[in-house]
Amino acid sequence: MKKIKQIALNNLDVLIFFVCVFAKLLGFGLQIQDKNIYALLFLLGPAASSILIFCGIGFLFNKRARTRFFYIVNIVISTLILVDSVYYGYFRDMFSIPVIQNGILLGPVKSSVASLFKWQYLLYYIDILIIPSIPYKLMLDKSIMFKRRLVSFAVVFLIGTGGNAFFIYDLNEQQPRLLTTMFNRIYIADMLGGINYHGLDVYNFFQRELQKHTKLSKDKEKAIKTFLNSNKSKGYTALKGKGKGKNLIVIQVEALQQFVIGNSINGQEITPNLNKWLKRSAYFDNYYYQVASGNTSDAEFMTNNSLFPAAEGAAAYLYCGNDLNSLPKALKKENYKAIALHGYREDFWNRSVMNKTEGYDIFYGQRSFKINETIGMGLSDRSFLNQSFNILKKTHQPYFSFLTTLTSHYPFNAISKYGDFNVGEYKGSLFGDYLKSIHYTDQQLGMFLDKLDKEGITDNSIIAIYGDHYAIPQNQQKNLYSFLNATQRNELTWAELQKVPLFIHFPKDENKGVRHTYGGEMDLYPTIANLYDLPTKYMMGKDIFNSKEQGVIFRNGSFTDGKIFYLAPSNKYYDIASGKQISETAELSEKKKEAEKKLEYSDTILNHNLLQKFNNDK
Ligand code: GP9
Ligand code: MN
Repeated sequence: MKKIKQIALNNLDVLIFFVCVFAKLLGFGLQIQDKNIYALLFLLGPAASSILIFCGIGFLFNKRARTRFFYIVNIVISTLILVDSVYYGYFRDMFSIPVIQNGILLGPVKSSVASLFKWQYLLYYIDILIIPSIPYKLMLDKSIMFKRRLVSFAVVFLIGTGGNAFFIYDLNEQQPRLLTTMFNRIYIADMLGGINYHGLDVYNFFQRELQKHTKLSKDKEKAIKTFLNSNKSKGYTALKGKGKGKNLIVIQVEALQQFVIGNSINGQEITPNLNKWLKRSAYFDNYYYQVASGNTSDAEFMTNNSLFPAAEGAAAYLYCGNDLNSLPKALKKENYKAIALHGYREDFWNRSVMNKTEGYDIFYGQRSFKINETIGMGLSDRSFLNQSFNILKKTHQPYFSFLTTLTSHYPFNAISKYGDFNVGEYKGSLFGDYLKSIHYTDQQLGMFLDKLDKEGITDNSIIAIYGDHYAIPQNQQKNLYSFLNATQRNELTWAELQKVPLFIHFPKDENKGVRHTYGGEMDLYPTIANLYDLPTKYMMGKDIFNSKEQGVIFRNGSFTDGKIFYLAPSNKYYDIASGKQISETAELSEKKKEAEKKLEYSDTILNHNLLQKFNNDK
């Protein structure tokens, strides 16, 4: 007994380090697994092994240095978990190196970091504050011979790395490609724990850097080209060339989710103007956002290029030096003027660079607007749309204008001063604030569209409007579910709620009506290409007016074909009609592989700048 006590005291620093870090990893695991205690069982082994690796290294040091080593590593890991927590609170994703590389964290969440920070996160530091130097004082042996240290290191380090290798190998068997592309980061952190996740992230970062500098095999290149050629729109007749010579106005609306469309609160419509306009338009009610960590910029990227966003980081940063066959470039070949408008900082999401790469003639950013009214992040939608209207009026026709709105941005609370939209029981909640916020934006869009109508611009333009991504984060799902009176509240319900409205308005309200084709943001370019008779070479998406294919693939590997929904984070299939989970069939597994292949092709196209090559090949 005495001996055990002695050993425990002598290794107090290791014990404290192990227990505290273990508790923190599990705490973070609980956070990202939506408090599902059972899911934590998977985490016990990988979390312990990853900590043992550090314990092993620590054993190399002599006592005083060792206690310091554990103390410092603890601080580093705790800080990483803290950053992960804040990042997860907003993006529902894991923090990763490309995020730092691109300064993304400083970008979108800067204004909302305070609202994302929870005091509970400080619990991750509590041990560090309490036990800085206690272990060394209590340890009996103050010094250990190097040989003994070396043996301890070898044993513990080997157990740690061996355990880790086992868990990583196992996950890789279950989900090939997951660990290399990291397309589903949450799942990796769920299964391997935060430390292993970050280890893999670092490893993949160096791998990617290396890959960029290695040659792509001719076979792979050919396979990609063949795929892209087969994906080209062929023989499509519906609405072909309908837009030829007409202006194109695309409006990407910040955080506009589909559930607000046609819905009311306290007897008042949330989006009366959009409801009115989409009745006069072709409205797609099964349209999904497909963004990854590039958020708004990913939506812009997909709409302009019909390629998938980056698996990690934002395409707008990673691929701003690429050759892209973008929509503005294609329209410019038809003598269109292409302009982008957004009332916020030009550098944000690297727009000043990316808009140029995509071929926009002019990018009207913050400096081009009079900042005469700000709400939340920046220029109000009211002022932005008013000023944009004046810009459009003086722009040489035909033009393509791409507008990105801003006011309905998370955390939505800046709007409370404006208007008196009554959200009843949701007053003061994030959900209530969102309803107010999107109601405001709807009002501004309504005024803008009515003005275009009055000026006769709608007679000579095609106008496409869609939402960029979700507004309600998953940790706020309760209010959304209660608002919708949702009886079923599982991961399928949540996935199906990730729709955004898309409507396309034609002159004289032609082609109006609801369409149920399943599609996503990267399908808009091929759809527009058909309307304006543009080439559809090298696109990953499909024309949603013509294509018989019902399908949306998401960046994390999830997909739907309108009948089933595969959810990559849990690796489960659901039947949409019944809402029930179904088991994997050979056909489904084939579809899953097909989805992964498309994602990989898109990544390879971008990583190797293949469009430049293909364009030159001709
Ligand atoms: C900023 C705006 C917001 O310019 O587009 O970006 P988000 O935070 O939604 O990605
Ligand atoms: Mn956005």
